[in-house]
Amino acid sequence: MSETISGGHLVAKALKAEGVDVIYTLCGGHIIDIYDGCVDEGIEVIDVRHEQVAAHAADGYARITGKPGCAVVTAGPGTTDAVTGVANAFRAESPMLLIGGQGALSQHKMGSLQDLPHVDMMTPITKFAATVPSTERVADIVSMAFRECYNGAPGPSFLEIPRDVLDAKVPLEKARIPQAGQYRASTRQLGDPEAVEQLADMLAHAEKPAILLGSQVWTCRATDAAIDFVRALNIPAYMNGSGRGTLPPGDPHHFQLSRRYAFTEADLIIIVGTPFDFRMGYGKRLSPTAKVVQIDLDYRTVGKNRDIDLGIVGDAGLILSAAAQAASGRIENGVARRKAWLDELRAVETAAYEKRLPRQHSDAQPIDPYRLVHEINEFLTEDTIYIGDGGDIVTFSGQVVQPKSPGHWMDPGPLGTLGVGMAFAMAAKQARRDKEVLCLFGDGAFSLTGWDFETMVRFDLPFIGVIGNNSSMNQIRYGQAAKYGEDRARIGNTLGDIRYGEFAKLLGGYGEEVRDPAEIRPALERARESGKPSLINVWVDPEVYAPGTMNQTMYK
Ligand SMILES: Cc1ncc(C[n+]2csc(CCOP(=O)(O)OP(=O)(O)O)c2C)c(N)n1
Ligand SMILES: [Mg+2]
Repeated sequence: MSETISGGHLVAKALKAEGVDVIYTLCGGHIIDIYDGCVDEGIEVIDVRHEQVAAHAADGYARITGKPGCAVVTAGPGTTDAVTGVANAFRAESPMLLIGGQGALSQHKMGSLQDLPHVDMMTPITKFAATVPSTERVADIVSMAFRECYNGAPGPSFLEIPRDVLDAKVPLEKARIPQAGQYRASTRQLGDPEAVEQLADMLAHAEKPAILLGSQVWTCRATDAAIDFVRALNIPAYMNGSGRGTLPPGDPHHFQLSRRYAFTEADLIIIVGTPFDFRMGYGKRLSPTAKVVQIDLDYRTVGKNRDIDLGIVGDAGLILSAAAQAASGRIENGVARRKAWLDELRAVETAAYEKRLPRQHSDAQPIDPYRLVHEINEFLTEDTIYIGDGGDIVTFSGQVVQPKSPGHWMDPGPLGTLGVGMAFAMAAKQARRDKEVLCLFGDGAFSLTGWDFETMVRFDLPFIGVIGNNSSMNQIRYGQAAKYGEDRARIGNTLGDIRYGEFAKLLGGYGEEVRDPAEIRPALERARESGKPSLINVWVDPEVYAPGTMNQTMYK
């Protein structure tokens, strides 16, 4: 008799071929054969408390490792619970595969347990969504889903595997099992060479250029190319999303607080790997007279919402390197001439920083959120991966916290999903045990997925959790107060005064309550030394809002 193999074991083989070494999951009878396959292939199974966390963790794993992440959830509610994580990965351009269970094909549309039209639900928020129709095709279709994740800008794929397809055994020789490194090609593209030449020409003529290094700089692992580019051409660099940390704070080309000024005064603005979405004011906040160049992995993003002078579709690193090389020799003493422009921006930057500094040093009680994020920023090392998960408190941190290394900043991305923090911390620590992980939560955000603190304890994944606790969903409360008046401002946004430090202890972690600003730093140190998953619950002033919240910038 020939050797046989089941669908779940074929899933595990396909994951192994892709280099995936962990799946995030919450169990269900429809999917257990995948676990059995993972045991054989040496793939770790991390079981979480909510499928949203499994999907966010797969997204986070992809961001940290550069490999696709994988979450496995059961049919019906398991899959619907994971929708938010897939949606977040979709907007954040994060390559992950969600595998959902499904009722047996033999019971198709008969009303089987947990049956839902998963593929229809997932199609608009994935790059590829399909049912696996036969056991022989399981590994083949998993490899297909991975290929699709890398079509243009990356993103998620979804597969549902009916229970009888997953459990059935087929002769090994009948199954198509793609081999590692042999079923998909690199999708890195150089961009149109003529457009790169044009960019070089624009760079040669620009007097006041500025560049924005967006998330795709990290996605493309283009850090070195971006650094070489800004140094060779002497261009001030701003960073957003996962692009933060491309240059370390203190670098002469690292700018942050003068962005609006720079984009108003510049004569050439190069936008790399970030769309003209709400975070960019849909492109409206760029000088109307500046030449605008947009580089992106996705042709659909280039020129969307705002006209551009030049668009280049392709890999950020390859394009920046090619443009720098093409421009070298053409600029002559132009690079030195830009010194005045950099000095001008540095003066704006320094003034903005100094204006805010007293707030960052505030001794006020309740604690000024600026003080909390300042303490966190001072506490971060080159090896700390920083994660933000919350509303107003995270808006404060976006202004003040500067990751010290590339790939060390994680935020949900343009979906703005609360609840990513615990999952990102899980994936980051699991994939990079050598790194320290610090996550700043709003108390509202924390409560969405906070039970997975227990998973961090169970899998011994130490991290430093900080809660900016204002007993409110403050970012929303501000808008309500402004629109409906103070007497109606507390509807639907008020949380209890929860001692989350105690919650951490209850679940086997380290916890503290902090009400005195002078105690923030020592508490962070103790959390670091504890070697445990921790929660430092910092009671911040609920009456203080971030400027971005007060301007309601996100809705403009
Ligand atoms: C899953 C999800 N639900 C709701 C929202 C809307 N929302 C944005 S900010 C915010 C308040 C968050 O409160 P918290 O995390 O405590 O941060 P704070 O604003 O109080 O600092 C809410 C509910 C969202 N972005 N994501
Ligand atoms: Mg809050």
